[in-house]
Amino acid sequence: MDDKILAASSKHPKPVDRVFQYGTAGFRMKANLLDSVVFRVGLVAALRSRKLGGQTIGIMITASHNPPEDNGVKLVDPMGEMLENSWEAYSTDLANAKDEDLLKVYKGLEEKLKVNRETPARVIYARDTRASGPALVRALVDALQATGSEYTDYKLLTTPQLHYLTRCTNTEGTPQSYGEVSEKGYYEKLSEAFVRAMKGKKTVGTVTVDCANGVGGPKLHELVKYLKKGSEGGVDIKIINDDVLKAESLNHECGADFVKTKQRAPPTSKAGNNERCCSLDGDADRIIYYFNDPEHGFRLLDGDKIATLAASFIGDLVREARLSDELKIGVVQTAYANGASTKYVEKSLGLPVACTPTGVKWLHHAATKFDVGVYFEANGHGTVVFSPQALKAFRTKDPESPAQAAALETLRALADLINQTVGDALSDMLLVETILAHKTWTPREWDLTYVDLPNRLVRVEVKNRYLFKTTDAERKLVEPQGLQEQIDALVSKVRDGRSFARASGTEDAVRVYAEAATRGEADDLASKVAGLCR
Ligand code: 16G
Ligand code: ZN
Repeated sequence: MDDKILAASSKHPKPVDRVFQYGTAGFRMKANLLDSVVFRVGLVAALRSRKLGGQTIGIMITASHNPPEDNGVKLVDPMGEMLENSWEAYSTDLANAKDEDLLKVYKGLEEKLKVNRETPARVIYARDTRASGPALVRALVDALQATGSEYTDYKLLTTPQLHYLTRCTNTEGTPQSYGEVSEKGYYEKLSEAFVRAMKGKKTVGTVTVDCANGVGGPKLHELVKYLKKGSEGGVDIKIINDDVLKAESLNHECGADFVKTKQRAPPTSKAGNNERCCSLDGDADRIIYYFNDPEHGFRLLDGDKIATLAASFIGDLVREARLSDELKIGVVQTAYANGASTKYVEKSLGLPVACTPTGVKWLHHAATKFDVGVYFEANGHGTVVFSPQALKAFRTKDPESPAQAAALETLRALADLINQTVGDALSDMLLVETILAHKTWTPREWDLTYVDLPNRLVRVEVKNRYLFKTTDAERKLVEPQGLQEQIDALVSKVRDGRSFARASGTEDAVRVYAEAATRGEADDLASKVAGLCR
């Protein structure tokens, strides 16, 4: 194996002077810099699989909402979760090893982690639609072959589909089986659960889905073939921005990130007033809704609004199922969640809110501490996770009334409809459609549940962003010294004011967020705090 690794690695030299880091969402950068990184991620996957006794590890090649010339790679653990924290550091070490030291570092990890070379290594992988994908896959395969790993190429998939398949592969034939190990199995599971969750309820009109010209397009076309047409128990989906042949159109003037940051619909959207619209990102793990209000113009229904919608619906079902005493429901947010949404969850829904640092892995982890954990980042990345106790209660609770039986049935359906491994735009969309149909709500009624505080996000270029160290889920700065006190002083002068500064995990910048009772105060606060950071 040593010789094979050496020979293969010579085909994938590391660019000198480059420092790589396994960040919030894996390695991500300009695609032309990634060849050696992807090769070495293949080596890590082999180590990780062997360390876990031959369980299957997933690898996704994508750069999500980033421009077409970027790409990225991340590892998925056996149950479909993000890679365990300590292994991010091992991945970083291996990615940064000089070519001549690579084998030494690899063997060092083998020894340190007590990895047995005789144990089988199993890997599955997929990629999004980027032009750079196939070449990066070849680098990956070189590593998998050199390490004697068994592997399956799932070609094009959304990120959440790869997470789903990783979990299905590892639970196949066990009582915890998560579903059939195939892309078809994914569509069947979702579409069957959707019919059960809808219970003949009606969707109104169409929902326009902007696929960011990414992999979500072809996959949504596929899913639609499995869904019932018409309003009763089905949904009419109008797909836009599904061109995956024009590479440069990916995430260009469309997609969840564009809509969220520009606060407007993609120019290609032809949806009329009050019509439901949503946008996915480039790998379909994020979704946001929006509509045009004839009176107030463009209205965004972001991750916070999806979380509150899901928490209110599932909270009601749990009460109707008479499980409130047994099951703990909670919502997990980050510091970016609008203060009005946090207040709504705590005061109106009467549910606890936990706050974590930015990044799905933190939210997901915190959500598993509840029996029903609803987590969403404001940018639209999220899902709902159910504990084993909750799943058992949904199955075994004896209903004493038809209403209670119906609630239990809907909860069981939701547990299948909602992707338990990671935020999934396609599954989240069907969840939102289900809830709006049950509540017979228009997007306007959903929007009116609470009113967002005006807010502003500013990107601040600084000399060294690593000087900005935070605590309290990124809500307070501990360094540079004295800065937090200055921010506090500014915030205290503003009604309903809140502001924080944190180093970005994906870009070389500091981000400042501010919210306040009025637009003017929010803008002013953001620009003053940004000024302090410069
Ligand atoms: C990554 C995260 C995303 C987070 C973003 C923050 C995952 C899969 N993705 O893209 O959830 O919102 O980073 O970026 O965890 P920032 O650190 O640059 O603000
Ligand atoms: Zn994404």
